[in-house]
Amino acid sequence: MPKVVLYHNPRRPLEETTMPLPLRLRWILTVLALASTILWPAGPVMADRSSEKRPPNLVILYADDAGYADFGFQDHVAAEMRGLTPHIDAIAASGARCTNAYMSGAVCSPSRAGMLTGRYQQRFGHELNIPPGYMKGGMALSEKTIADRLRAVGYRTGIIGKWHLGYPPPYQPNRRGFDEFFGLLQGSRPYFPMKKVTPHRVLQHNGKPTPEEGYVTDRIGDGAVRFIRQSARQPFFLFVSFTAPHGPLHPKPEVERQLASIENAKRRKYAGLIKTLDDNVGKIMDTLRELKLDKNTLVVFTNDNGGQTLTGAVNAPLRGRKGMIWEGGIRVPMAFCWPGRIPPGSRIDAPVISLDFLPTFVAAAGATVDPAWKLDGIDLLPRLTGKTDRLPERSLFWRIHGPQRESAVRRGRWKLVLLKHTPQTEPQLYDLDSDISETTDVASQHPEIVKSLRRELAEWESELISPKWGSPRRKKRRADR
Ligand SMILES: [Ca+2]
Repeated sequence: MPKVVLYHNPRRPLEETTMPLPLRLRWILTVLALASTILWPAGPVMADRSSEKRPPNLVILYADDAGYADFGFQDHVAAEMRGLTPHIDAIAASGARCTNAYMSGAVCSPSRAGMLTGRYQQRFGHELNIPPGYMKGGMALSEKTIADRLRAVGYRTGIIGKWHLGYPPPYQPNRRGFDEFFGLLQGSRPYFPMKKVTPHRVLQHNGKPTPEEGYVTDRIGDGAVRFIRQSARQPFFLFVSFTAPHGPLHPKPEVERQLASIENAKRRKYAGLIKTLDDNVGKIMDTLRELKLDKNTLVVFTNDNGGQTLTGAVNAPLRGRKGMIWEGGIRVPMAFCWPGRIPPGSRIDAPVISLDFLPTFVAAAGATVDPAWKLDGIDLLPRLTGKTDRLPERSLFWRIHGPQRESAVRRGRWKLVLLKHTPQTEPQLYDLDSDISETTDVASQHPEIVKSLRRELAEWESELISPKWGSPRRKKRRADR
């Protein structure tokens, strides 16, 4: 009797069966017919009935440098941003919003390296931003990405938008687990067509440059829609990596005119970038609904690092901005939706971090995390779906060994911060439950907590390696690129 592995259903282990000889021929014909529809899809397709049983699609919608107060679903939304982000707010309303959500980095490239690998990026030297045009390397080739992990269990994988994890070919998306790459290798670019475009800033499709035309945020939204339409028959992982609202402040003129009531020009232009970002999130969510994929798709919206207040973002009530170890540098808006699985209107106050995406997505796909991967995050699904009302208590860590030499650890309500640190540096302690703005250092009142957190932080730092690029002198100049 032949043992046959049937279609991989994520909610059950791989099914094995045996079958009598007369059924073999019919089974082989069925497999051939299925294979032909997968290999030669007839253009855009609607999900068929089997979509309800197949593994969920997994989507990350990623903003760039957005402020903590700049989305309608946030507790502390800035007045002028109310009503400006209805599509992003709808993701939060229909699912779960995380009120203590973090990135593992405070600037673009390290943050992406942590999120995509599920490991603290300082473990492999990806501690500082990759300088523009840096050709000696990129995200360590020893590391596997979410795309690698999901492709291994049958997913079609795509990144649409900004990469910023390495320029030489072995470091580019198509060699890091992504079947499809439509976007730019560099960390930012103008939103309108460039007269003289560079290879790292042009929007390329799997290595081929595309014509300079259209508005970049729309092109990224359109690329995401195209990817979804082409993937409707098989489970997919889609990373939509918008450049908005990262500078330059080039909103569409017609959108900026709609926002004329915002008097400050920088803030108005920044709000224009956010508005078009939201329009494109709406386009993507509409496409999922149109193709009847929405109920079988887990979507997370978040932002890659703390808001860049120098280009119009507002992080209130958080202290600091992009590039800093204060909450304003690392704490981000975050919301998940998965209709029928995540209860609408959920709110998760326990700390979560982008390192959790990989184990969460692998679990959603019905696969298992191998301890040999040495991941730093946890599977959030039991909490997201309401099977449990708490997450395991754990510590989260940050380190920026650029010119700042800053480190921090958060456990529960407490955050310990070390600035310019040496073994003699006095740590600062903040109670984030009562002091979200990190205004009052309470280290002297809690010496035991300080001692314990400092020991944990030192142990974690002992596992890290030195930054692979970015000298302290250059870092300051390049941090915002
Ligand atoms: Ca960024």
